[in-house]
Amino acid sequence: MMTDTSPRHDWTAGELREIYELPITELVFRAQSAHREFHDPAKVQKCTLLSIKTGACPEDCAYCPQSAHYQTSVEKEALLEVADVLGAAQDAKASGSSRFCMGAAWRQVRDGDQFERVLEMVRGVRALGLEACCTLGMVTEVQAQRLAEAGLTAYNHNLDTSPEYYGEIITTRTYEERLTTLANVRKAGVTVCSGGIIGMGESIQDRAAMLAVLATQNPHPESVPVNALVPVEGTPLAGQPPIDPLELVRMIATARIAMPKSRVRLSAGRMSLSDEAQALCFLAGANSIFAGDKLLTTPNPGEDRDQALFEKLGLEAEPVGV
Ligand code: SAM
Ligand code: DTB
Ligand code: SF4
Repeated sequence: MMTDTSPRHDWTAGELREIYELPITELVFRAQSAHREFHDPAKVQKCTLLSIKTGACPEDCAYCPQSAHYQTSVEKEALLEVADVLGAAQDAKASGSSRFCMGAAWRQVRDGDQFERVLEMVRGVRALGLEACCTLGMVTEVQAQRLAEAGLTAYNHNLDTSPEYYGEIITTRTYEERLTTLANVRKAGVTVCSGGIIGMGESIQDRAAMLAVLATQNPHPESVPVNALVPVEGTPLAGQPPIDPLELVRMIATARIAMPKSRVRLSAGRMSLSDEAQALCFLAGANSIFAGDKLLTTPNPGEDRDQALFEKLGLEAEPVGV
C-alpha cells in the first residue's frame, strides 16, 4: 500500500505510463488521495488569459493558430497598451479570477520598449492584488530577473510533448532551449508554470515521458497546464481527431500523482467537454481552469457556464489575494 505522498523527483516515464494505464477507478482514487494531501478538494483557481500581442509569430508550432507559417483566421495585433491590459485585469478580478496571464506570440523576449511595457503591465496586475503570469517565449536569466523585480508570480513555458515527439511538432526551437528558459525562470525566483498538450498524435509513452521530464525537476513546476489540442483550421494539426475526454482524465490524474503539490490546470479544450467530463477532471486532481469566453485566440466556456458548473459541482473559486 502506497501511503507516502510527499513529492518525489525520480519518476521514470515507464513508471508514469504504468500509472496512466491503471484501471480508472484505481487511478482516480490514487490521484484524489494525493490531491487531498496538499489541496482543498472544493477549491478551484480561476485564471484569466489575455493575448497581449497576437499572431505573426516566427515559430512553427504545428498546433498554433498564431504562427506566421500557417494561414489561419487569427488577426494580427501589435502589443496592447498598458491601460487596456489593466482594464481587462480588473474585469478578470471582478469575475473571480485570482491569476491574470498575459500571452505574447513571440519567439523570445527582446529588451527594449516592448519589454518595458510588459514589465509595467506586470506591476499593474500585481497592484490589483492578482497573481501575474506571463508567457512570452524564451527568456534569459536577466530578463527573468527583471520580471521577478516587477513582481511576476509565474512564468508559463510549456514543454508541449515528450523530447522524442517534439521534433514532429516544432522545428524552430529545441527542447533544450525550452528547458533553459525554465531554468532561467527558476533561478530568478519566479514560479514555473509548464505543461503540455495531448491530442497531437503522440503516444501514451510520449505523454508519460513529458510528465517524467516535468516531475524530475526539483522543485516541481508550481503549476502544470494540461491542454487538449484545440484544432484550428489552417494549422498542420487541424485534422487531428478529438481525444477521448477520459484520456484527459488519465493525464491529469497522472500529473497529480507525480506532482502532488503542484496546481494542475485543466486548460485548453474545455469547449468540447461535458460537465461530467470536467467533474472527472476535478476528481482526478485538476484544481485550476482558465475562465472567460476566450483563451488566447480560441473560444472557452464563458463566465455563466462556469458559474453554473461550479454551482452544480459544489466547487468554489479560490479567493483573490491568496
Ligand atoms: N509564444 C509563447 C510560447 O510559445 O511560449 C506563449 C504563447 S503559446 C500560445 C502558449 C501555449 O499555448 C503553447 O505552448 C501551447 O502549449 C498552448 N497552445 C497553443 N495553441 C494551442 C492549441 N491550439 N491547442 C492547445 N494548446 C495550445
Ligand atoms: C497553456 O498551457 N494554455 C494556455 C496558456 N498556457 C497560455 C493557452 C492555450 C491556447 C489555446 C489556443 C488559443 O486560444 O490560441
Ligand atoms: Fe509562437 Fe507560442 Fe504559437 Fe509557438 S505556441 S507559434 S511560440 S505563439
